[in-house]
Amino acid sequence: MNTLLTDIVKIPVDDPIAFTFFTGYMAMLASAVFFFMERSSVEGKWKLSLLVSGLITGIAAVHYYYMRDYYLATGQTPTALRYIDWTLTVPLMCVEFYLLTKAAGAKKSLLWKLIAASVLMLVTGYIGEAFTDGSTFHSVLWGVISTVGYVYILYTAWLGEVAQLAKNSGDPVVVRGIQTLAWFVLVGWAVYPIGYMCMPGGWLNVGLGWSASNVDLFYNIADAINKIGFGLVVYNIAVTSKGK
Ligand SMILES: *C/C=C(C)/C=C/C=C(C)/C=C/C1=C(C)CCCC1(C)C
Repeated sequence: MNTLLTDIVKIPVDDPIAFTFFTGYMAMLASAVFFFMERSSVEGKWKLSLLVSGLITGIAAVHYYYMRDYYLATGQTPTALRYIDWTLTVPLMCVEFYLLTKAAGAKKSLLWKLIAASVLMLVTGYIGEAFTDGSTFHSVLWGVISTVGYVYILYTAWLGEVAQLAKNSGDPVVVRGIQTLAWFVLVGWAVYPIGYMCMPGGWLNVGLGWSASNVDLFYNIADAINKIGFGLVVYNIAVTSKGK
């Protein structure tokens, strides 16, 4: 995109959204480098998990690079790029749950169920955002359907298969790690629907008058916390677990 260098340098200091696009990009890139490099220093059975952490933050870094430019050039929310990023990275986060519980007997079907729930969550969320007519009906309808997918993942992590498998693993590091990831899904992921509800027609937009420009602010902060945080939890499991 043909943005003047002076614009790129100028905008972040007086625009908090641009600021989070810049820091988000840099943080994702640095994290990807970190996870890829550290992959060689962890035990063999954790290497794949670290590779996936590197892919999640690496894919996000590339999308932030483009989203940042898109935002600077147009002042608009880069909805399509955002959802392409999530469609790749959220299933990879499901892969992390699967890899961490595989030794305890996780089956492929668990992975597919989690991926199906994330696809439901993201496709309906995209319809809610990209095809909005500004009405509360549209926003709430697709937001509620999307939340079904979210709640399914939340349930699986806290009480369902993932939680059960973690318990069965007999490895206290894995138990605690999965517990921390479950907290990320409960608290960190809950920031996304808050951003969504700032859209025109959304409950926070209509009810509290929150501006639609807050959408990107919430999404950018949530992405940094969740993608990098998830990766660090996985990294911590890899370096502290003494299991076979
Ligand atoms: C790295 C990206 C992540 C972890 C993205 C997560 C996205 C969500 C949990 C989105 C959830 C949504 C709802 C639960 C309802 C409204 C629409 C969404 C898609 C924002």
